[in-house]
Amino acid sequence: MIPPDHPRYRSLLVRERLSACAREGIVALEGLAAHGRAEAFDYLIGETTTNTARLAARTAAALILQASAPVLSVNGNTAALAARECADLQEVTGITVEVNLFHRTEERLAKITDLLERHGVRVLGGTPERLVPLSHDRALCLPGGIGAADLVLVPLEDGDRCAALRAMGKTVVTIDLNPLSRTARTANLTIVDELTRALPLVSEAYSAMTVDEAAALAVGLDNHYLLQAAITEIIRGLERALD
Ligand code: PTJ
Repeated sequence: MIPPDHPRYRSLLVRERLSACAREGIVALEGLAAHGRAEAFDYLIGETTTNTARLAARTAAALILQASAPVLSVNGNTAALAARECADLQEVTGITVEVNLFHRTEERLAKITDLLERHGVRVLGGTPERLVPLSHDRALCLPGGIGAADLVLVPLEDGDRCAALRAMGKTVVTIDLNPLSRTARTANLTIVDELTRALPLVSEAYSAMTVDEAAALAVGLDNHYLLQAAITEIIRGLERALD
């Protein structure tokens, strides 16, 4: 039982949720390590959404609006942390949701699909094929989902698959607190923010966005600038902490 007056109450609740989901087989054990790394970066950016991340979230909404077949690729951590936010994004944007795992087993796919559906997500079904140019089971995806997508939103992704999706000609948007990660640097667009803060911002921006605004944001997209700005914000935060 975590006392609600604990200064790190929210963070501890999230850890508890992820550990419970790991015990249930929804989150991979490796997902706990990934979360720990993200927590460290969240500390460094002040556990808040920066102006740059807001711009990146609005740009993500713009790219989704412009896409003809956008897909949200959900892994174990994303389902455990943000099933409700995924449902909201799908409700607002109509985005297709596919469960696609790094540590893939049929049992985890079924458990994650069930969790998402209990939160109102319509999860794409079908028979996976080896369409992503990667070895082993990470090549598997649904022909009518990621296989046919022109844009894939892949939060908390690994760099290899991000690069493989780009090699397939897809626009890749990611959410990653680590602006130095290979995924962050390989994606077309990176939102350097915590997943549960970022997804609602994308939904909110999408509902208020006009076609003209979307076009302007898409033309202005410069991921190198967004990553540099995120790193600068981390450095400024550290300097303030030393004052
Ligand atoms: O469920 P599976 O089998 O698909 O596996 C999922 C994990 C996350 C284990 C797998 O994709 C993996 O190993 O990912 P990486 O290579 O550790 O990359 C995950 C990235 O997401 C890291 O750069 C983390 O900093 C970042 N990250 C983790 N949690 C969050 C996050 N970024 C934003 N918000 C978070 N909550």
